Amino acid sequence: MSLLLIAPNRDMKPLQKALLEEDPNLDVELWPKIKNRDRVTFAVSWKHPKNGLGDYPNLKAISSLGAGVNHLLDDDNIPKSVTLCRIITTTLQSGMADYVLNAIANYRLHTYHYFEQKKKGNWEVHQSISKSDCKVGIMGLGEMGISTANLLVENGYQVNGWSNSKKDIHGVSSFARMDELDDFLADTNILVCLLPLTDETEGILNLDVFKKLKNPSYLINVGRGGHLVEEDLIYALDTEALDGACLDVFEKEPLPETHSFWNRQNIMITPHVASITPAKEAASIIVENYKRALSGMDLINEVSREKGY
Ligand code: NDP
Ligand code: OXD
Repeated sequence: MSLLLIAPNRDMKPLQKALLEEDPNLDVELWPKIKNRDRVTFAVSWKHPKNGLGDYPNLKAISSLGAGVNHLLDDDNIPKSVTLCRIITTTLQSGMADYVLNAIANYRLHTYHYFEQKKKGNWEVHQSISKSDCKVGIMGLGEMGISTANLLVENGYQVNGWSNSKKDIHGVSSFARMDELDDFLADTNILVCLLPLTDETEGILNLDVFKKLKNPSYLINVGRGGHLVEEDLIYALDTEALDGACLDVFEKEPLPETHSFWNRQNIMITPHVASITPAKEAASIIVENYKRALSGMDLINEVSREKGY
């Protein structure tokens, strides 16, 4: 039996090493040089090539290397009998919460303006936005959204959350489903996207949504690039429906050098690094799920094909 690591454009050697430290008896196959397809029973994928996982006759389960699973659910070549799971750790959750807290502070305190002014020796003061004047609205109150909401509440922010089902989270006003989306938006200044990418959520960050936000308004997208309608963001910035945006995820990654986002002062860009699970922590979950899959047990963090996340 073997475990396959398949992630084009990523160095998987640190994870391979961490897996072997976790269990020296593991047989780890590193894509694309696969010795024996028939022995592969478990795979770990990050954006594998199309058809890349359809030809392993004894494959029982696939783990996403991250929290997001749309790259697995979008692949029709993965047999439905294969169980899907993902990796969630407290490090991933707290890293995401820190990123969002930081992005909000940078917006409120005009950090990016001062970076620009420093280049020109320009001593100009901007009125910072007080916490009480900017309500944060988190779309998606799952593993990432809840930890982010908790950290924001601890830091004195007023927080709204929007999800499929109503939540009871200390300090967070909960809104659910489409019929409560407008009320959620009307009471939100800083919109944070922590939704999974599904048929329902694709393109949800659009002009119609931006126009419904309270002023001043700002966007933080840490979900997936497919959530954002890119031309609507540009229009919203040009028409001042939004003050700015902080984006960590993009429709096409790496973001092409020629993309217009690079030249916008009011768009902060990070290269899909909002939060990352360290290899050692990922390895311990992968090995646990590998053993569970071999013995037919339920996996940790199983994905619902029915829900799509
Ligand atoms: P979860 O699956 O744990 O949570 C998803 C949340 O979204 C749930 O609260 C769910 O509602 C809600 N939701 C799903 N569909 C809808 C819908 N149609 N309408 C309203 N609410 C909906 O996801 P995670 O927290 O693990 O991840 C969130 C996102 O963050 C993903 O896109 C993931 O890929 C991304 N991510 C990005 C990282 C980065 O570095 N940029 C790192 C880690 C994750 P309910 O609770 O009611 O089911
Ligand atoms: C993830 C991500 O899904 O890094 O974990 O985006």
